Amino acid sequence: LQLEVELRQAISQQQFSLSLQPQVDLRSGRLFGFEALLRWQHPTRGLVPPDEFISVLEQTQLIVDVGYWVFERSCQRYLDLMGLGLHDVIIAVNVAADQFLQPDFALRLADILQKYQLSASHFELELTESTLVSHVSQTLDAMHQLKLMGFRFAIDDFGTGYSSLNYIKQMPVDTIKIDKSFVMAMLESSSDYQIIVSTIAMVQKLGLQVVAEGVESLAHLQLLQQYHCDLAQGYYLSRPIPETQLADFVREQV
Ligand code: G
Ligand code: G
Ligand code: MN
Ligand code: NA
Repeated sequence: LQLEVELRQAISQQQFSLSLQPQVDLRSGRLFGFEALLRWQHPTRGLVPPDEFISVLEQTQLIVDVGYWVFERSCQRYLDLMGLGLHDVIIAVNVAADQFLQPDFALRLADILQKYQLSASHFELELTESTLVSHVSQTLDAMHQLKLMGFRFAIDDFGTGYSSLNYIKQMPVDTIKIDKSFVMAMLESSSDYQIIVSTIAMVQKLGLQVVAEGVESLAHLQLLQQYHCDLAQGYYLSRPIPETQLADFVREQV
């Protein structure tokens, strides 16, 4: 409860920030985009890990307002990227179920895009499997509307939830993100290895893009390249970059 009270003040007191983690194209080696990750700098306790507060934001519905804050902040960072000469990267934003199911979700995003004169096509909305299967018809309607506006969609933490391939087949999804638990175990566990290999093949047969998360070593990267995984994200490539250091990171890239 104390946490809830503190989280209510966190936006107005500017305690939230974003970190941006690069996604790299494994064929060209080029920067494909970034995932925006929320960070909370508590006034006395310091940086609080997301697993300690995201669930509280979700339980209290605070995730709705924080989610719009994250999207707006991502737009601001996108303008910075354009100013640095990057025009064709994307920013992927995590969207919680309760936010996605708000009746005015698409309208609110449209307002924010309008404010910054940005196109929806620069952004990918990451939904989890549980979000997608919880309210199927409502979710599908919202996805089609947002897709028409130009947003990309990713299924996050793929393989850990109850996604039915039958639903996913009908959804306007662009990208599947293989959960980091599989990647992190793939060198030791043959079942995780086989899950990775077959997920990459299946996703590509569906004509979608596949991202491996949790890439922590060169060995991971080389195996993923061998199986023609499209994109990778993980500590081996880059830790999430605090937004204040984003410009320096981009300048080092070119
Ligand atoms: O860096 P990492 O520890 O940030 O993130 C931990 C978890 O928090 C991940 O599951 C991630 O999806 C979630 N998360 C991070 N940022 C956001 C956000 O802006 N919105 C939502 N809904 N979840 C987020
Ligand atoms: O949204 P999602 O659940 O995918 O959140 C991504 C999470 O994974 C964030 O907490 C991010 O900090 C974390 N992460 C990113 N790269 C790595 C990695 O290489 N190893 C581990 N253990 N975690 C990672
Ligand atoms: Mn994510
Ligand atoms: Na994930």
